[in-house]
Amino acid sequence: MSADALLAEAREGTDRRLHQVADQLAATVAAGMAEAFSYALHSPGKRVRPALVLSAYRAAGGHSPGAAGVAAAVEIVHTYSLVHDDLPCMDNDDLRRGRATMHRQFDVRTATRVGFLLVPVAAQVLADAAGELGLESSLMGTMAATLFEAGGIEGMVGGQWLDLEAERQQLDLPGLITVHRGKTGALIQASCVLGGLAARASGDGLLALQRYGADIGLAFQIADDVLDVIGTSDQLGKTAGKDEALSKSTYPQLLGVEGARAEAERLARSAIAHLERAGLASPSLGALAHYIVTRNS
Ligand code: GRG
Repeated sequence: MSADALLAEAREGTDRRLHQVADQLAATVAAGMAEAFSYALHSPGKRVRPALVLSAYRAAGGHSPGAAGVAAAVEIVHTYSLVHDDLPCMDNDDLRRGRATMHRQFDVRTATRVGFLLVPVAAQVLADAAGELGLESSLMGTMAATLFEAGGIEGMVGGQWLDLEAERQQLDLPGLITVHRGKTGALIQASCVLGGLAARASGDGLLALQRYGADIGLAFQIADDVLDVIGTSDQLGKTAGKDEALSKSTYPQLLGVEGARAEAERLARSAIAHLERAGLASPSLGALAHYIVTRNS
């Protein structure tokens, strides 16, 4: 399957779950909050992380539709991170996924609350998916730890924290890699590991998915740095040129646009080689690795 077809399939399965979640929340929260949840969850992102969960799941031998629930849980954590990333106290942005950011569409109080509330919602969606897949509680615990450690101080929050502290400072390459692996790479890596765990992968197979995820996770943020320089806001659906405006250290700044692209492509090749070495060659994961470093939005 092509990357476009994989993303379209991931969108269909994930969005069905996200819409169910939005409907359930609408029945339990006040009307204004329900509208805000719906805005967050009916949001037109690319669904790269769900596509990785599903492709890793199948590469590891899984074949149940219940994996879409695992993909939805990851996408909900990602959605919370975008809502909070755009807040005035962080990147202070007006545009996300081609629409007004949450706090512009509603207000900062609403965006802050919706973001926080999405975290336990993601935990519930993951637990429901593990139940649907018939996974035993110890495996469900490992999956929860995988997702929320990736979202925590050792991963996304920690990376974002360092990223905010590093504004207007020049990071060297090792420092930048630490930020990128935490802020962006950790959740992408967790997507691959979660797909494997949902299919009961272990040992070399799971390690290969973890290494594949680490390489494409870093490559994803390098490609993001490049697009921030060469893309337009219309094309990206978010404000282009933000890194320079916030004086952030980036790959193009350290290696040039061509050097950054070459490094992202090297990482994509390395990611695929990890799978091949473990006998887990997957055309879908290969197509997604290629897409991640050649995408234009
Ligand atoms: C409390 C310090 C602290 C942090 C809270 C806000 C936050 C947690 C983390 C920010 C993480 C973040 C937004 C990293 C950027 C990752 C990234 C490149 C996002 C864009 O992903 P795409 O291109 O977006 O897949 P779509 O919209 O297609 O889903």
